[in-house]
Amino acid sequence: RYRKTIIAGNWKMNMTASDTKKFADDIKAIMPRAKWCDVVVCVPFVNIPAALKAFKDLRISVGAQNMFYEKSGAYTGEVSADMLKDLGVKYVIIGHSERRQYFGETDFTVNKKVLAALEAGLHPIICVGESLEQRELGITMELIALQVKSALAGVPAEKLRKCVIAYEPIWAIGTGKTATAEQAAEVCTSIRTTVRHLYGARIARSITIQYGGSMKPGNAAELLAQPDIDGGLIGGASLKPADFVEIINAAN
Ligand code: 3PY
Repeated sequence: RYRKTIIAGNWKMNMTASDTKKFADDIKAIMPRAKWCDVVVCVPFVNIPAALKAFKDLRISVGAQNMFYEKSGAYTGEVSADMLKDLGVKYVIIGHSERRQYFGETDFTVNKKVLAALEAGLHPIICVGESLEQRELGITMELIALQVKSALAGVPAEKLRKCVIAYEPIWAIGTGKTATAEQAAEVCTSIRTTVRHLYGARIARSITIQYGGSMKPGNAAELLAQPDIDGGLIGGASLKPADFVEIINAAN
């Protein structure tokens, strides 16, 4: 392996600070010891301090689910990359399809957020993915290449190693539908090809590409066995310690 396997939970708008502490208490006893993958949990902003405290001795890094690209100023309700970094946050999800769908994020804002996250020293987990209509039109590969290229516009080669790309087909998010391992692998391979065209073979080999979209204990091993799938961004199954650990074990 040239690259890190990263299993990241995306809690979305779930779990209170008290739930976060309970999750940490519950996962403590079953968290695997010798693991080959990095484990991250991306929690709601307000739970970040609780998560940092609760996960400290568990080898679980804390991530955020979003951020704004400006450094500071009159942006009521927003959180900057520096604020996250200063707390001790390591990762930040950028451009999840729910943000694109409900909060007006575009390839353009995703790019600005990626650049701001890197500038602050955070590791962006950049989400890309096609809708069912786009898949049926046969434009998945072109669309994903466009999303990857726009997200990475202006990112210098030496910063690319800090980026994670997550392929999340929109039709597999929260629907219980999962892409087949072949479908997921095909797109993840094409993402690596896009990165190779932009940055060369050595960097393309070293970037972590995750699959996301209803990854769960029942399908994780097969998805993670694909050569270009280096981890997962896990929705619902990351809320349950036993399920999350089963997925971590599948990656080990
Ligand atoms: C899902 O698994 O539904 C996700 O969106 C993970 O980010």
